[in-house]
Amino acid sequence: MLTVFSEKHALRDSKTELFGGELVAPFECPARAEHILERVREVKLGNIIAPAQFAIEHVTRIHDADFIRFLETCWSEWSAEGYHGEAIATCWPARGMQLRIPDQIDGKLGYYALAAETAICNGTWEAARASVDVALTAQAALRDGAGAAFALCRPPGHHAAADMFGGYCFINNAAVATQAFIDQGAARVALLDVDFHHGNGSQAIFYDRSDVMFVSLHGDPREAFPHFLGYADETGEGDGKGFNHNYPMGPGTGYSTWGEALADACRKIGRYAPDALVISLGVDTFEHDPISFFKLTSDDFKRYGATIAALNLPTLFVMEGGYAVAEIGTNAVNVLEGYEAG
Ligand code: Q9C
Ligand code: ZN
Repeated sequence: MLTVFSEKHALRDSKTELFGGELVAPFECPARAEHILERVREVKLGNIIAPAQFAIEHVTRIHDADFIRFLETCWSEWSAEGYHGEAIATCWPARGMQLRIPDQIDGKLGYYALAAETAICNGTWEAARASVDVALTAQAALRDGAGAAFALCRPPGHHAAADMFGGYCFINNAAVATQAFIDQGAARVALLDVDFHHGNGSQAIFYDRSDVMFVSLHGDPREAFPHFLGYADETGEGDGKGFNHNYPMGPGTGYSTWGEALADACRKIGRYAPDALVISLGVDTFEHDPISFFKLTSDDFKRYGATIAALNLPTLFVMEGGYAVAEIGTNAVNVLEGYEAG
């Protein structure tokens, strides 16, 4: 299987994450991508290529132009304020307030942020831009006939909505790649999100559409980030009614329960008969993940790779979360090896 990887991921090297009332070293760190790349090499998964550069219009098919401009200029506007730390949102348009975009950077940050843990630093935009190029390059390989490809994206994307960043995400790489399939003539694309966290951004982007089915397995929002989306009764709206499926699961969920949810999700995807399958591949479902509560073992990742392969669809894997850094390479690549063996 082809892997697409950009060294520019390392430009996203934030020093702070607001966690438990402290500013800590971010869980979403450059070493994650390096470990995955190392494992791709170790098992000789296949060729590794750098991304091509795609026009921003591919991104603005999904994201609002003003949001993209904000990501691009955030760091310089923040620095110009004379602040010493990284750019963190501290004030939101909460219930009863105006949804107007302010001029000053603290206001813009609050408008576009869905959470405060994700600090914007110098280089964040360049890395996010390279990350979506990685996804689009891997997608182009499928367009040109590859059966599967791995977009080793960093930073991740599935929490990013049309005009929101947060949850370590800026540009929704999987959503942009999904839209690329549609723009190339696909009638239907399934987006299966197996990251521990609900893919709120992906769900919101495709919620009113029937040409993209979004299916997510994740920690119950009653217990887990992003806390305010991902319930089982969110099934789509308008044309999208019946094309959104959530599988929220509680603390301690292991493979017997999780694997059953995956099997059910795959039956739904099979009946939908999409032209392509995009996997938002987070491995924070791992038993030793530091910020999540599922109990999948490293072997379970191999097993479910084979379940995905049984769908027999052109499949684009897009890297999302996973914070057990020492094991992230084994876990992510196990899915890909399980897929290739399956
Ligand atoms: N107590 C991704 O996996 N904070 N994002 C969680 C836990 C945010 C995860 C706090 C987690 C974001 C792509
Ligand atoms: Zn996650």
